[in-house]
Parts: sequence; C-alpha cells; structure tokens
Amino acid sequence: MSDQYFSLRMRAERDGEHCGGGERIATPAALAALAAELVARAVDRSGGLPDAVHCTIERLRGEIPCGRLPDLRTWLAADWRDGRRVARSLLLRAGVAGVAADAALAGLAAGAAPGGRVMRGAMIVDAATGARLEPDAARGVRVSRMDLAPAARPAILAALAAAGLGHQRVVEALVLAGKVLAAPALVAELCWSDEPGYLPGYVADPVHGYQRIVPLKAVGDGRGGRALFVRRSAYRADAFIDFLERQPLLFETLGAIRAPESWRD
Ligand code: WAQ
Ligand code: MG
Repeated sequence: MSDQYFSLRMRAERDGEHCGGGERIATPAALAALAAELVARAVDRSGGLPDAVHCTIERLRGEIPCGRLPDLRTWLAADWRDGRRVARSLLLRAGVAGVAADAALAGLAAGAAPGGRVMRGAMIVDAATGARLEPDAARGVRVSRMDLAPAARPAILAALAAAGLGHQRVVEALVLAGKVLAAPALVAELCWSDEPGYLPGYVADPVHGYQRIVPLKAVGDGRGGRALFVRRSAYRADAFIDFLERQPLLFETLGAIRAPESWRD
C-alpha cells in the first residue's frame, strides 16, 4: 500500500530533559485517535507534567518495506549489577570491545547528555574504541518511522501478550530494535529505560536478536538511554542516521520467542 500512511512522532520534555516519546505509523483513519493517545501518554506521567510536548505528523510517500521482528529471549539476572554484567557479556559476544561496552554502560548510567542528563535519542558508539560518534550529544539519533504493520498488529500483540510480553514498552522497544538491527554497520544495541520504575533493558544484535535482561537497573533510577555500536570501517554517518531517522519500516511478522533463562558466562 503506497501513500496511505502517516508517521506520528511525539516527544515530551521537562526541565530541558527528555521525559517520554513515541513513534508510530498510522493509516489516515487511525491518525486522530493515535495522536490523542500519544499526547495523553505525555501528560499522564507519574514523574510530573511535561514542559513541552512535540508532536509531528508527516505523510509517508512510496512503498514502505515490511520486515520480520527480531527473535526475543529473556535473561534473568540476580540484581541490576548482575544484569549489567550480563549486558557486558552479550555485547562482547556480539563483537563489541570491552572498552566500548564499559564506556557505553558507564555513559548511560551517568546520563549520556552534557551535564549528566538523559539524551533525547541514542548515542552512536565505535564498537572497537568506545568513541562517541553522534553529531549532537544531547539529541543523539532518534530512531523513528517504524511500527508494526497495522494489519498484523492485533495478532502480534496477542502473541506477545500470551507470552507475558504484552507491556507497551516491550512492543515499542522490540520494534525500535528491529529497525536498529537493519541499519548498515550496526554491531549491537544496548538500552534501558529512563522510567524509574521500569527495570528491564536489552542488548540486541543481528545474530541473537532482542535479548531482554531483567533487571538491568536499580529501582528509582531515572537514568536510561540507548547506545548503538557500529563497525567504524563500514560506518557512514549520513547513511546510518538517514536510515534510522527517515526511512520508514513496518514489521508484519513476529520472531521466535524463548522462555526466560539464566545467563552463565
Ligand atoms: N530513538 C533513539 N533513542 C530513543 C528513542 C528513539 N526513538 N526513544 C527513546 N530513546 C532513548 C532516550 O535516551 C530514552 O531516555 C531512552 O532511550 C529510553 O527510552 O523488553 O522503555 O522509552 O522489557 O524509556 C526496554 C526493555 C525498555 C523493554 C526501553 O525506553 C522490555 C524503554 P524509553
Ligand atoms: Mg522513557
């Protein structure tokens, strides 16, 4: 279906800091309700009201490619420190150097934007050295213009819910990671939420898919973010950022889902 879709993007901020967002793709008929849903999400936050809510709606032109979501598995950790060790091991397995994994883990834990704030988007990290490559360390790169294919959405949500994975954060993170894993030069992604009460995070890589880690942070911690590790030799900033921010992608198929298990080095 061409020319029948719109991109909706919302991001909210408070005290100059990112405090929530959403990226969806909708048919014209679903547009108004979805916009209302995203705005409601921005003002209905436990952490307090936002200072600003930015909402952008844009028509998408041309055919939108359809893909398959990454396989999903869950690694159970003893506590958040153990979870960070699991994340480090998974990053190394994906081809990220120890120095780069450590730099990104420390950066997300401290707040990766200037002044120790939470970034609005993701940092881009050289997988060999840990060097930060994103043009703007406060904004980062915003992965957007991706969603479940509307026709496939109900079945995918039902299957995830049946596996105990129906939480909106899981769905959105799985879709975002699915787009990230399709980016050129991508080695792995590391993520955990800035929401103080949401403790799972994930490491995603093209071979092992979306690997949840529970927990990956301490209760009450309002620091979170995303790190996209890239192979510097193949990395072209323009192509990488354009793909993640501008090229639309829909997902119409779920990957394999494995039962939770414990990670052993
Ligand atoms: N593009 C790039 N970075 C983003 C985006 C985006 N569209 N949206 C958010 N971020 C960055 C930003 O720095 C946020 O502070 C951080 O990621 C976390 O965003 O399987 O909920 O929306 O149980 O809080 C992962 C685990 C949940 C889900 C992640 O992220 C599961 C989550 P949040
Ligand atoms: Mg958030």
